[in-house]
Amino acid sequence: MSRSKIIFISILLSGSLTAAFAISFLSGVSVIAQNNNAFPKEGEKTTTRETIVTGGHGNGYNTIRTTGDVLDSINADERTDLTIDPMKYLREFNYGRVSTTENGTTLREFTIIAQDKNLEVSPGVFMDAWTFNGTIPGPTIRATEGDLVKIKFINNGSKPHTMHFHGIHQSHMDGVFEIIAPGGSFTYEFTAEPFGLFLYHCHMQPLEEHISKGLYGVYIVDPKSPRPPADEMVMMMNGYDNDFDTENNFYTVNGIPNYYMHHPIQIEKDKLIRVYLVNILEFDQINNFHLHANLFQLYRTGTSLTPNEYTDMVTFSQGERAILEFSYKYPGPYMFHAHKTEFAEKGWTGLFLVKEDQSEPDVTAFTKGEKAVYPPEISNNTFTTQTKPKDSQSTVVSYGEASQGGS
Ligand SMILES: [Cu+2]
Repeated sequence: MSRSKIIFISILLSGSLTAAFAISFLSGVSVIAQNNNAFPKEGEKTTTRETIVTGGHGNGYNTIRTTGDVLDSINADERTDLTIDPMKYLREFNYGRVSTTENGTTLREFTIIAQDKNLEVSPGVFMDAWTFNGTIPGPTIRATEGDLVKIKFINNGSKPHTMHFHGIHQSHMDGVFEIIAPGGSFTYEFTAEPFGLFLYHCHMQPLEEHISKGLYGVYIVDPKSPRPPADEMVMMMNGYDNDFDTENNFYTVNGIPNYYMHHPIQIEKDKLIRVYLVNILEFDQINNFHLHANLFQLYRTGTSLTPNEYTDMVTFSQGERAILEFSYKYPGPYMFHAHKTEFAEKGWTGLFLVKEDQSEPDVTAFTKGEKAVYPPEISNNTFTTQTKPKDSQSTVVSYGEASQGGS
């Protein structure tokens, strides 16, 4: 790189760092002002409409205010119009529009559209999100090592955005310096390398705002000789800061707090399960994953076919990820959750339901027992499951009393 180029990039970097610092300082001031407004003196009656300040971008952006309380998402079972659908997301891999180039390389083309969207991130709790393709997390993009990947990125949002992919590629495909303004578009093009588990996210500043509002997704590069067949799934660990105090109110895996507690992930006994686990959680220093009654092989960053560790929990900082492989020896429901208990209790908890074999009926939802509270470890209520009704009559399968005891 020439000296003038280095100087230019240094100026660019120091300029943006100064800007980021100034913005974060200013937004800090705004938040303090907002808090003063939100808590009037005793006896004082407030009739003025509150101005909600979102991050560093000032006001004028409609926001539904919440108490910040963590709600029981048990009523989610009635919902049919979820725009965040953790069950669909779980096993949905997008391979793009596939063709072959003149030199025989596989070309995979994707279209990703950034858009503002008011999303129900937990039942009754709405958030003005910034999304890739209308949901959180964005679609899982999957290719094989050596493929040519083209991503047509269209910014239909109200803010400038980019797509920054992890992996090996050229500087101008890194989604950092080429800012895509509202209404603009850009085509990212790179070879999928190396094989492993990656992520993509917007890289506009302030980063913590562009990430915490939902602009991220998983990017998988398969090795040329594929991994052994398995029941594969993606788990993206995230959180939501609904009251803009730069602390998360909800923690989730795949977008909705406690979703898999009410919609357990159905797996089969003795079948190899492969989880692509990514942490994008903003504001908190760490996040983690703990698997109950089992251990898993851990492949950090998925860049090797030899596991690094055989364990029952793993801790990540933001952006870290790993592939987990395991199978269950015994049927029944098993929890998985953050072993940071605060996160677990604010929504980052789920269930695997291990079935004897495929002939066992699918479970669509766990029903509330008489004194039911979740999770079963705490509530000790009878663990009942309802089968997907083939006709109006649904079968109830009972797993008996859930055992006491924690993680
Ligand atoms: Cu952005």
